[in-house]
Amino acid sequence: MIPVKGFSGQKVAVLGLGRSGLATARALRAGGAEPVCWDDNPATRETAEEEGFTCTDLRKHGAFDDIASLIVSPGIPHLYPEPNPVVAAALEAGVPVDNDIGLFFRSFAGPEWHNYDTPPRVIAVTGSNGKSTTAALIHHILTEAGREGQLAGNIGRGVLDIDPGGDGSVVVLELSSYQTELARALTPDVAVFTNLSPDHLDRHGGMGGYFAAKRRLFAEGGPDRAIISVDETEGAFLAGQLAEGPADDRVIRVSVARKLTGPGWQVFARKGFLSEYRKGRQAGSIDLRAIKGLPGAHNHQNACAAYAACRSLGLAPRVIEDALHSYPGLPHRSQIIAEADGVTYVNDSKATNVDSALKALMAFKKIRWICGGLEKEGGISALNTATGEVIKAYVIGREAAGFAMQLETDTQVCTTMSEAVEQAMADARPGETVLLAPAAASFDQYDNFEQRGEDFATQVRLRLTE
Ligand code: UMA
Repeated sequence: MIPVKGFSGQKVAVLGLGRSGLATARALRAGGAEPVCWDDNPATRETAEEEGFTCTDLRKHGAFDDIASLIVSPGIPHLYPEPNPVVAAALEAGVPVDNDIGLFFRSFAGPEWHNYDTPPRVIAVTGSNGKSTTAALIHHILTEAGREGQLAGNIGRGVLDIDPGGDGSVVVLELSSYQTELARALTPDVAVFTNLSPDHLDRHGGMGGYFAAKRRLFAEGGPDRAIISVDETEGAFLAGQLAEGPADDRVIRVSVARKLTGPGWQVFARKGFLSEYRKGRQAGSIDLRAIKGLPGAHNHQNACAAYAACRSLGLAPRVIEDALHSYPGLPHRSQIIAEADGVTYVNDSKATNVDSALKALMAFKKIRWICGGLEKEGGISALNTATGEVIKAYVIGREAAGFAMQLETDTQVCTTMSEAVEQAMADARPGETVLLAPAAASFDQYDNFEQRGEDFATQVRLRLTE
């Protein structure tokens, strides 16, 4: 745990008591502050009270009279689509609003750092897609290279939950726009921007607000290195804003769409080959096609960003290449769960929207595609542009028939995962891939995308062992 500094003897309000909120309350207490907690869910309040935390209704008049700061959980919308009443009350009382990320950056450095040869570093990764994979990949490469590393943030572990940094250690944070938007301190040593596509627009009041939230990671703290994918206009704009000129190598530009040239520092992937250029000279190259755990252009973008982050810490290209080969992948993201009789089974249950399913469809060949679920805004017709490798679609979900009608490829309505796996396995021939990439949310049949992916894996394994 990272005890929170700067609030000893003061009351700090904590709104939301999930993973990040509870870790925050503990870290505040460890730093000598008195957390005053609230969660709209009574059961969650009860859990916090069992740990000895005081819960007070922060919506009540005068609740902020003697409070030094309000810490808000990332999942709680504070401004859009409408202001949260607790946040509004804090602002009305003149109380600063922050989150666990802000507390982390102001509390991470410790007096013991004076005796370290190499002070701990923080790498923060943001972007619409690929940030979990990029963050996990950086962490994996560092670990393989013998560097002490910790992984936290949007990937599932509250940032204040990690251990204090050791000599030469690196903390890798995955940060969502929910987290970067509110943090009052954002000072990573290295900041990474993977890509941008529309997401969470209600919460940020549109695309401009969404980009502005992500941009704070680069604009607020001035990282030593900024690694930025320039394949979207917003990334190119951000890189241009941060760099003094084309030779400024504090910005490392990344692309999977084109060869990058110029006197600065660039990492790009073309036809499956990663290349690094610095000051006009090639500094490294890797054949990404040989790396099983990172299939497809979207994963090549993640690999380029992770490579650049590790190079910025001084790791050698060969060390990074070796580690890429042993990357096991994250569950539910292009995860190979079995290979039998020449058929590969891939779980990409995290493909909860059309954009991420498109990327999965472009990453594999000869696909028997399991898709469907709770359709998102905008429909699924865009998927028809990427079904060139799909032999047949097996549609699941409560509204499977409606979903299937929108697909132009050979389609079978299966409704349940069990039926879809049964049919796809019966049809599959050697050299083919059975791919779960739903292009839809899971909530019509499952609690979350993880449960859906686990069901897929269970159904496959069950039949392979029969
Ligand atoms: N709550 C209220 N009032 C509200 C809404 C929620 O009191 O109006 C309470 C809920 O009852 C609950 C708590 O707030 O007890 C939940 O807070 P939270 O949603 O912030 O969830 P945490 O468990 O704290 O998890 C958060 C991140 N969740 C979100 O951003 C939605 C986790 O990211 C993150 O891993 C974790 O902190 C640790 O840092 C998850 C996520 O879904 C993976 N992220 C989104 C995404 O990837 O799309 C951004």
